[in-house]
Amino acid sequence: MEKGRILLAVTGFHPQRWRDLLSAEREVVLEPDGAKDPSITYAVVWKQRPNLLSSLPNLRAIFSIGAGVDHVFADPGLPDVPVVRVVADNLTQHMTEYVVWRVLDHHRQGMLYRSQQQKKIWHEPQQRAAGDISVGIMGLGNLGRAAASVLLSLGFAVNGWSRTDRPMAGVATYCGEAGLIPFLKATDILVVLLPLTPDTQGIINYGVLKELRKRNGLGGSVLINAGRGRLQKDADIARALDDGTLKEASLDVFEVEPLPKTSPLWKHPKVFVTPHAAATSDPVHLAPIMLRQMDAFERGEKLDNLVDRKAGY
Ligand code: NDP
Ligand code: OXD
Repeated sequence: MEKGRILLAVTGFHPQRWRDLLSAEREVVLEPDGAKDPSITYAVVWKQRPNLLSSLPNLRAIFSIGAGVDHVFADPGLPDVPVVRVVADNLTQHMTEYVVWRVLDHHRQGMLYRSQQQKKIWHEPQQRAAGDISVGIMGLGNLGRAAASVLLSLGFAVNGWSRTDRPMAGVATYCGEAGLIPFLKATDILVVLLPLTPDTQGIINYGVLKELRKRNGLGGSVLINAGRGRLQKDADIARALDDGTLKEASLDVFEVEPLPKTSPLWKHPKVFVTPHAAATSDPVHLAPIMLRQMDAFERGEKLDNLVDRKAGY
């Protein structure tokens, strides 16, 4: 069987870098040249133009450049072909680093020390044991489980919340709507690693933040969101920080990205901002995985890491 051609439709990442690596083994057409092209078999996409993919008459599979696929499903004319997402050690490792970095910084009171240093204050606050702090991971999937296992090894108590029951040794797991409030009430540091779907949009709101465990060893609850910005209500987070519902937050994602210059979150003294950079897809690691998948598919093998279209992730 002839090697299928690839349409690369990438907004925001570096399309040239992806093209150079994918074209080592296959012919790659950069959007907009490929629209309607019958010789195209695969699309490699990030925030593709709506209705572009439905114009490809012989498309057989869509590969998302990221782990999240909300950008793929945002296309109202998405054709009914398999959608493959990223599950790769390199990306998982980056996300684990981000989560552990932010949890440790909040746990070891990094914000307090940075403010003390600015004011030349020599003061040692009380140090708590990791075991006194519970980290609750919303979204106990590929990324959530990897972060959970490192946090466990550091001695934190770890909770996890998922859509279906997902037991994990050493982790107190909760699931579904019924499990949400008990999960929040047992959580000091909330780490959000959910996909954006119709069910999860806006889930990180004031009411949910209010349920987080109070009177904990940290002196307040903490939010870390590295999932998607539209999972959260930016204004509710600002309100929760201002009235003490939240002690601090680390935010990698925002309702609107890039975060508008007018957002109060930029300068909020209790917020640590990163520009959707928790785990960036690196084509050096990911392009060879996609190419291997395409080869296997053409040998008649199944595609890995397929998205469940009904669940939306
Ligand atoms: P997975 O699909 O492996 O895991 C998703 C988890 O969320 C699963 O545990 C799933 O439950 C749970 N979930 C989904 N919907 C619901 C719901 N309605 N209620 C409760 N739990 C739910 O995804 P990954 O771990 O690979 O990635 C997670 C997300 O991280 C991506 O979708 C993406 O948005 C984000 N991401 C962000 C990056 C960044 O740089 N900021 C980089 C990479 C990813 P169940 O186990 O029952 O299916
Ligand atoms: C992803 C991302 O979904 O980078 O992989 O946000």
